[in-house]
Amino acid sequence: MTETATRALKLAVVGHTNVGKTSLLRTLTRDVGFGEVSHRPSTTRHVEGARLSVDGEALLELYDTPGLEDAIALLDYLERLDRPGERLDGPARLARFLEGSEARQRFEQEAKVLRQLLASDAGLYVIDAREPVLAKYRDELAVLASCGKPLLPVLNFVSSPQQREPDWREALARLGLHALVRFDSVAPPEDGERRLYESLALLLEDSRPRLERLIADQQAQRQVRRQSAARLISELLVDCAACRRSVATTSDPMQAAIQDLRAAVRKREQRCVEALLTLYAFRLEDASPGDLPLLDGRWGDDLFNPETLKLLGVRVGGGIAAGAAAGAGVDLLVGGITLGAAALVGAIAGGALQTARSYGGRLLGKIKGQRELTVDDAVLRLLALRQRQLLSALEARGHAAMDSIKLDAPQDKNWREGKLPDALRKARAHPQWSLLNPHARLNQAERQEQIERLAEVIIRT
Ligand SMILES: Nc1nc2c(ncn2[C@@H]2O[C@H](COP(=O)(O)OP(=O)(O)OP(=O)(O)O)[C@@H](O)[C@H]2O)c(=O)[nH]1
Ligand SMILES: [Mg+2]
Repeated sequence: MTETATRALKLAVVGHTNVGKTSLLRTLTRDVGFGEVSHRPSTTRHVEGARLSVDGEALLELYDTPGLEDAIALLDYLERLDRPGERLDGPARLARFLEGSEARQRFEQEAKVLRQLLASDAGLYVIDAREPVLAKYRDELAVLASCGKPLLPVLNFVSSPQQREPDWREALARLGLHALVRFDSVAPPEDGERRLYESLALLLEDSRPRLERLIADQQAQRQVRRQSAARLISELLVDCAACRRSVATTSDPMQAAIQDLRAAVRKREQRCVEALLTLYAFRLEDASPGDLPLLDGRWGDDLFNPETLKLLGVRVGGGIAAGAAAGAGVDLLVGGITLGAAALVGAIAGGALQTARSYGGRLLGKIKGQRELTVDDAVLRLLALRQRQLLSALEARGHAAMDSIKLDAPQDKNWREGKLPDALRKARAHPQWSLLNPHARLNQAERQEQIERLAEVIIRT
């Protein structure tokens, strides 16, 4: 193998200050903790690198650099470095500059950037596409171009309504830069990374095999992540569908059991949220409890509040409210939970045949003695909606995003109204499938099989 085939491709991320260079690095490395990002200029003061490897082989090294601030003055200074009768080319002139004292004083920050670009195979020139194409940016590009390295302009902030992409395309073409990628580091396009690496492969033919490996690996990882996510959601739903609480008929333990079940479901959902955030390499606070109303007071009574369910468009059915009005189904109304025989009787009185059918046989048999508390269909639908919404948000989110995820009312009809997937109806009959029940047997083959099936449904819809 030649040296170029095994060595990592080195890229310097360069550009004006505050255009999102560090943010681009965060998104490309999927590392929310990389460097320091701030709305103030001159945040990055030193060159900092990150390496992307596949199977232990380093393929790409990305170097964050300080933002350029005073390119007009620097270009003037560079142009005066030629001695009488001399006309240096770009790299020769930069070499003279970097040996001189101004490179350690007035232009210290700029010198760091130019040294890094000279030591790299190419540069990613990050642009704030909302900015007009000012003279300072043209001078900046002239200085950077004198390094003699290929430059790929990256248009950041392209999701902003104020973006001026056509102006930038034209200005860059006039400077001989015809390849360009759009990449918003907060909301990157789904194929953004692939396009970026493909454009680089056009500029750097030698590096094509490495870049293609990187593209293939990222594609594969995306698939694996999505499947793992679907499985996490699937496990949450099966755990909740199979969850049961047996309660004695006196009313006090019944209340306690409702509280207990609620708490268990809420905690279980929180766990799923955290697992998804971790899987997608985001911080736990990236879906803040306020925005994703969660439990332990954090979700308030939201999850089990019929109003919330209605707001989200989850159909609870007229029978439930009617049953409650008949007196016997109060707990059902309050809890969104099917509460054994009392609720069942209430629901039947109110005409909630749907509810009666799901629990009838099992619960009627228990009218004397113990009662069972399970999680209602509507709650399972709500859990599914929320988690799938979170998943879509995570898939579309760049690791440079600073705000936390906001979840709107889900629009999805399938889960709201249609019948529950078979896997969940099966889970109803298998209390041992739920982590939330005592004597859970989570490794049962049938449970695993149903979880896989449900995960497929989650990915498809
Ligand atoms: N909405 C939006 N904000 C962004 C995007 N990229 C960066 N920002 C914000 O722009 C500001 C500057 O981002 P940085 O990544 O620190 O920019 P920088 O180029 O590294 O800045 P210096 O290190 O100071 O030169 C921060 O407030 C970022 O959150 C983007 O694509 N969309
Ligand atoms: Mg920075």
